[in-house]
Amino acid sequence: MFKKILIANRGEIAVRVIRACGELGITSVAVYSDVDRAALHVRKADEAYHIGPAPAPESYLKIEKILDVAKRAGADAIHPGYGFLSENAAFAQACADAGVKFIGPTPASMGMMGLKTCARQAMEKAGVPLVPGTSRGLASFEEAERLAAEVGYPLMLKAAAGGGGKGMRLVNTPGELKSVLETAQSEAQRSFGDGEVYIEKAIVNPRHIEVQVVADEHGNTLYLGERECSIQRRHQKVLEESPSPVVDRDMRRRMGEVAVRVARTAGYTNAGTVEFLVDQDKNFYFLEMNTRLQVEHPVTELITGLDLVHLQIHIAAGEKLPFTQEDVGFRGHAIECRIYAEDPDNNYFPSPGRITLLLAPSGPGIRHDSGIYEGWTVPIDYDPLLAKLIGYGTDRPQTIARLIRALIKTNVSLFRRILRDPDFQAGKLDTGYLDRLLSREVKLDLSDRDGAEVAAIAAALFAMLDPVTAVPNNGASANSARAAAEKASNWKRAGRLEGLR
Ligand code: MV4
Repeated sequence: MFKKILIANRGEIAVRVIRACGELGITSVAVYSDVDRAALHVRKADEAYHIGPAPAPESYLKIEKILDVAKRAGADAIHPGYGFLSENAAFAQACADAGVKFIGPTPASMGMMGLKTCARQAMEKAGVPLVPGTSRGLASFEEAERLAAEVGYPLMLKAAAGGGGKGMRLVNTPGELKSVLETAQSEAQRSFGDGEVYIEKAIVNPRHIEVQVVADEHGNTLYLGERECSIQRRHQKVLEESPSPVVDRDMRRRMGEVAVRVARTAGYTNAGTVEFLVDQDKNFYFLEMNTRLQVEHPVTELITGLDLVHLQIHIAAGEKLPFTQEDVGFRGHAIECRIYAEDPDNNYFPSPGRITLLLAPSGPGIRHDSGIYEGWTVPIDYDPLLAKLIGYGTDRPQTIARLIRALIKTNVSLFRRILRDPDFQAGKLDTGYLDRLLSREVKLDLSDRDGAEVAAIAAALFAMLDPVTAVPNNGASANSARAAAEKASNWKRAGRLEGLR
């Protein structure tokens, strides 16, 4: 077993891996940028090394710097977390060259999955169900026109080097094909340095369901059930759950067996995720494979009772999986809510800054994976994910009730809205779900008497609660408005507020 693991990441996932190291008696090594000197992962690790300025390309993405720390600290392995270098085949290769074990798949499997056309060709040969389409880049407009007619409209143009929704374009009619193809190709060239684009038939209102797999280095590959990930905003997942409300025991086995076939075809080792699109008739199609531990892995841990990070470390150390497919059971229901430093009531504007008050949710069936603490200042330089609130229960209604209870103490209005929504509770969801929910805005009609009255009451309350910003200052400076507001006695204000109850 490894003695020392370097965690090439930050935030909640670095904390998650550091905890696993502690549980396994392994020394953990954190790395941090200028703005992360006081971050939670640095506090929790056994050792910590500075790796550069805030911008990720100068710190968390700098391969030589991270390998230099690994050497100086004497780490025998590196856990990449998710994001940053986690799916970078060159980094995995550089680790191998430096004699440090990369906790993840081989550079070859990562490379195959990184190129979508390459993955489609291999999976097609292996008999994996794919969304109908082409598995080669389009050579010319004439070829595209001919293949598009075969596949049928509406269709998707996807960048071979893309993924996760990047470099994807919908084409509704043959008339649009030429211009959308040109845009897609030049965009792919600009974003990925590779202009290759291929065609897939567009699945209307699909669900996004993924299957967790684990594979050891001795040829054992198992599936650990699915995660329903349809609730997304701009290709960013917001809430995930396991099991999926539409997957029954038979479908789970069929999807699991296909996922295992995908992993075997790629020569895959360690933990990975096979993504599927599921159409309205519950047909499922392989989409892509994520060659990393995913943000939403806790929902799988909660329903299988397995610790995926422990498994990753044991597998990377060359051990055999200590159980078989028949030993894997699925029990209960788990839902994850991602807590982002962004304001859902203000167009999801990023909202970094100092955390002045933190009420950590707890109680039965609640798991809170967090990368923050009270008093810390959230930097603006990275992904806004602060923490994950994961609920667990015997069934879906109990899990929903526990999350509503845990979220009431905080202020995360979006999840309250999703969890209370009758469609969500009935499991009626697809990838258009969140946009529809959000467009159903509760609007105040000022032309009706009740609406006007509610608006007047709200304005009065607002002025009472925050006189500095609410009172128009008629051209006076912000400072004099503040001074005027502060002159009023706090006792008087408190008394009036009590009167408003
Ligand atoms: C599609 C699709 C419809 N048809 N492919 C978006 C993320 C990337 N992994 C694949 N995506 C899609 N691919 C075909 N052939 C619709 C989407 C899609 C989507 C998928 C999952 C979750 C949310 C989504 C939102 C918009 C589009």
